[in-house]
Amino acid sequence: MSKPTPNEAALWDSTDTDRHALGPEELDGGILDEDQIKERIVDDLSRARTRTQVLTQALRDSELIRQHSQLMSPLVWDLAHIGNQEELWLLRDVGGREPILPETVDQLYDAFQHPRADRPALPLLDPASSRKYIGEVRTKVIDLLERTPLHGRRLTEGGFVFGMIAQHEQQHGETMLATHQLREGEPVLSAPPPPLAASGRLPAEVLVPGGPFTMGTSVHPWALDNERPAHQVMVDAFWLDTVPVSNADYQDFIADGGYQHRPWWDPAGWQHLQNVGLAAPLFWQHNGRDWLRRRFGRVEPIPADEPVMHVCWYEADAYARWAGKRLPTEPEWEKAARHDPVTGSSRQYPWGDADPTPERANLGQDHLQPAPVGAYQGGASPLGIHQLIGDVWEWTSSDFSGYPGFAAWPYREYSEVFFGPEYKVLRGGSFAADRVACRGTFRNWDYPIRRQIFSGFRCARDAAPGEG
Ligand code: AVJ
Ligand code: FE
Repeated sequence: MSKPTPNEAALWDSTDTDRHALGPEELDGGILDEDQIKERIVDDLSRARTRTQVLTQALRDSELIRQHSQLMSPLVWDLAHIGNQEELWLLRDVGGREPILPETVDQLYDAFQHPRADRPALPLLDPASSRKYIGEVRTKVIDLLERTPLHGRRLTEGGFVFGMIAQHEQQHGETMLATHQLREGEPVLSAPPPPLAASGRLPAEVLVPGGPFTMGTSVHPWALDNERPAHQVMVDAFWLDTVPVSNADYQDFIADGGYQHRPWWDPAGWQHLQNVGLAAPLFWQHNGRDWLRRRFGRVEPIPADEPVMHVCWYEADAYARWAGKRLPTEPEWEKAARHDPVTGSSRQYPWGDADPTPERANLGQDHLQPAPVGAYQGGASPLGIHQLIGDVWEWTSSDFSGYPGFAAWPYREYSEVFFGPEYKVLRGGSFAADRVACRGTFRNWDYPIRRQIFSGFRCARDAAPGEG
């Protein structure tokens, strides 16, 4: 073979272009063999289980069984649901094994049969039985993994379904952390504080030049259906904030009458504000002069330079209008996070294709809060945009929908049933999200009124003609 042209060379790293589909074994910017993929799977599954244990061993049984908020399941439901999904997809589907428990158990843990508010009334497994069950599933899964070839069948190709289950457990790890945040009572979780912001001021915004970029992926072996396929999108030049909106910024909005001035609000948001009495982010309280917040059971002053969190889409949208800006669209956000202006290809993360590390992003519940803006120099994009990955999920202006050529896989209930105007997309992951379930293409979604999630935002604005 002759010397590769630039486009052929792109085949050997895990970038996406619309022309090339790569082999299925590309993770961490390199090609892994089957044993290495299996090591990766064991590592990702174990890290997820450690997280599940930390979040569920911190509380007494009575607190695991109780519902702490109508918005959330009792933690004991999440616990057995994690194991049940693992059993259904890995042991029964991939492994062809018989059910571990009576088959009536499956429907208890089917999210579509019982809304969260109804789950405490179900005859759920108690905490000890749930732990025993998920432990038994996991032991069998490790045995199954050793015997399963990771090629020849789409579900297991490149380890996909094992990766899907690790992502699922970690998504519930984030949901369970949100339940901890909603819970009233003595603090039970702790973690070291995040790094400080580097000294030196960043510019407020940067210009992202106009032009096409490749959105989504056809090559990441563990990408979920809603991230696929890769497709070209034309994005006009726009300005994007270099960092997420901070608590200090948001306090300026409140002090300027942000919650009282109807023109800044989407009409449905204004209606919602009046119905429920929105006046500040969730978990904030005003104490005479100062704003305080409750964070995992502790009341503390609000750090000025930390990204604002626990705001709903309507609050983010109103802030942006007050600031004379708007929320970025989903393609704008992803272009800022993935487009490499040098090669023109799309990468996995703002810093390139290498996996997230503690120097690049605040992920994985290593710290139980976002880091101050500017704290992750090592995670900046080539244009100098910071903290796109980790810290807080960022609301975009976009509704959740399928990309051109979308095909639900392996089940419609992961994403397709949520497509439509009722849900808004969030990007980039939070401090509560694990790296296995966070990348430049990863899409989260929720109702525009939700704010128990670890959500923040940054603003964008159109470039003037001739600017980009
Ligand atoms: C992608 C976070 C919206 O929690 O509803 C967990 C993830 N799907 N189990 C959710 C999920 C099935 C999902 N989100
Ligand atoms: Fe689930």
